[in-house]
Amino acid sequence: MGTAELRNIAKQIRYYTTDEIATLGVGHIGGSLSIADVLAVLYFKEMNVDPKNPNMENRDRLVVSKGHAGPAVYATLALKGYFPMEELKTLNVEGTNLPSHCDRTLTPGVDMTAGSLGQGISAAVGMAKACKIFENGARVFCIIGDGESQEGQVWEACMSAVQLKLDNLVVFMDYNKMQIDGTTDEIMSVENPAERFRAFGFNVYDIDGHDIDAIIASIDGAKQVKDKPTMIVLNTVKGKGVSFVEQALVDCHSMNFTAEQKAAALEELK
Ligand SMILES: Cc1ncc(C[n+]2csc(CCOP(=O)(O)OP(=O)(O)O)c2C)c(N)n1
Ligand SMILES: [Mg+2]
Repeated sequence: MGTAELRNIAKQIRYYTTDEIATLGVGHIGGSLSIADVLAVLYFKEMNVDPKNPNMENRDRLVVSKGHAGPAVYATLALKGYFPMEELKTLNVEGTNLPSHCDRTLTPGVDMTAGSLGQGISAAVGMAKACKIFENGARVFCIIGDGESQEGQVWEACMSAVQLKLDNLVVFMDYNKMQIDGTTDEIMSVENPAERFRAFGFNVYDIDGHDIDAIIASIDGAKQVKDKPTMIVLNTVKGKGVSFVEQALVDCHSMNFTAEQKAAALEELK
């Protein structure tokens, strides 16, 4: 799939993510919209997956460690054909298969349960090691938050990934510079993450996280590197694509939507 088509997929992911959250009336919109572009590239270009066979043994895996971005993952999986688009209307309602945070026991295509920040990347390291042991050729992708990276467990997992020479692991940091209560710089800075991860021994790219071509080029770069895990720092905008969500800044972490706001947001994403 080419860049223009992937851009269109990212736009659709943003549209349906916003529709899910605004239909429910509340949800983690900011950190969902910031990862739409990487999700488009992963599911519609890079990952060896089969929506008809979600548990295919040698599939590539994705761990969305910042599990509160579930709505964006669900929009992507539905567009890919894992389940009917209609199901998106059930986000976080009683009995749903689409809870606010990702749950691998409920949603076809979700590879890891997440929500307690810091843990997903450890699971991704374990999965990548297992794929090496089984020599199944699968790759493991993981998306972590910048606020999430204040958890010590993230750095312990990174040390393990380097020690274990996991060149089948690609981690993306959604560097949107915001968390719940403020900017990451105000709360506990992870400034210059590229240098930090390079110092830990990762192969690192530092890119515009909304640039489809740059995301593809970095993943291609990772394929050429032997014996080192890759970290792709995605410089992103929290709430990307809906102007009043972007402008809400830290308040866009979890937002309430009125019917008027829903209509305005969807109009902008058409
Ligand atoms: C261990 C843990 N502590 C606190 C929370 C509550 N929490 C949910 S999202 C969030 C902010 C995360 O910020 P970031 O990783 O930057 O996410 P993003 O900006 O991508 O939404 C927090 C503190 C949690 N889910 N898990
Ligand atoms: Mg953040």
